[in-house]
Amino acid sequence: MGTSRCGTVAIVGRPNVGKSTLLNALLGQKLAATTHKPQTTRRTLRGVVNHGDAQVVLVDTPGLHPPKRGLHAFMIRQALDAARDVDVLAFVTEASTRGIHKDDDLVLRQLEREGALTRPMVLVLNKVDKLKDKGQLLPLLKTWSERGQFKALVPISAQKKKSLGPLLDELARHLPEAPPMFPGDTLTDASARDICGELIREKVMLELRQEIPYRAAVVVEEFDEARRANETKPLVRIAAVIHVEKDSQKAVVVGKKGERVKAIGQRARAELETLLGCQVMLELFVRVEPDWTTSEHGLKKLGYVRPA
Ligand SMILES: Nc1nc2c(ncn2[C@@H]2O[C@H](COP(=O)(O)OP(=O)(O)OP(=O)(O)O)[C@@H](O)[C@H]2O)c(=O)[nH]1
Ligand SMILES: [Mg+2]
Repeated sequence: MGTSRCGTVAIVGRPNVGKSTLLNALLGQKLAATTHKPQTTRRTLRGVVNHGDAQVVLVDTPGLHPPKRGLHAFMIRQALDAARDVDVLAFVTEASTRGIHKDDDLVLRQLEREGALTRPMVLVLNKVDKLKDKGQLLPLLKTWSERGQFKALVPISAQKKKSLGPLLDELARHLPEAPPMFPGDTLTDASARDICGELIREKVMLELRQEIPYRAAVVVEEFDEARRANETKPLVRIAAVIHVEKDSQKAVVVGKKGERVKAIGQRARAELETLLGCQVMLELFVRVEPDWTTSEHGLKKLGYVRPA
């Protein structure tokens, strides 16, 4: 028997590099919203992976970007608070032939200011599947390793689930010796209700263009599991509200004869049925919450508050 290890790992990096895809891949189940659009993740989400003698508690975080106000400030705080609180950092970036992205340096400076760079840090070079030739990795690995900031550099593909074992080995190695924090079968400490809200929001982001994805929030108002254990026809009934900032945005989300919100609902229902493993009855409503992304009152009302 080896010594058991357990600790927390924050998955950090600039937007859109594949942090949430990585969390889902490591868990072997989709819990986090992922889209091709930057700034998809808005709050931290914990996922638990048991790997050999280690329990790795992963924390997905919003992509770091220059500080702004309102919702952006909340998102950045979520990521920085997580980075400061964990045992190890998994710094995710893209394996690109163009070398180190200037925004990676910006993120590293943000983490440094927060005092988070004292943690062991593993560099995760994601999306290696996009490289035409694996030889292109060598100069990139060299440039990053010259920084001397990282305990290890691990090229992976979160999407193709490549090299996830070696990445977990590397993360687990730097965790403290400790008994597991969660029972062996725990996947997350987030509620099914909150995860459903996030996956509905993912579909809103995918169905809509331009500004609206960034002005929409989803609040699950009813999550009725009374018939989930029903033997013949298990069912969960969910009612959720998509909040936007203006009447004009509401009109777009609803769509002609309600067809846009119907499409969002259909896609979301399929995803939620996979997640919950039963039939889902989903009702969606669209409401206007003026200026919620910039007003303290609005942010609080829609659940974007920092825990005390
Ligand atoms: N080709 C390729 N695409 C990937 C890989 N991992 C993630 N992606 C894609 O990259 C995009 C962004 O993925 P996300 O997981 O949402 O990225 P994120 O870092 O969580 O983004 P934010 O939450 O906005 O910070 C999506 O279109 C993913 O499908 C990968 O290994 N290879
Ligand atoms: Mg994300």
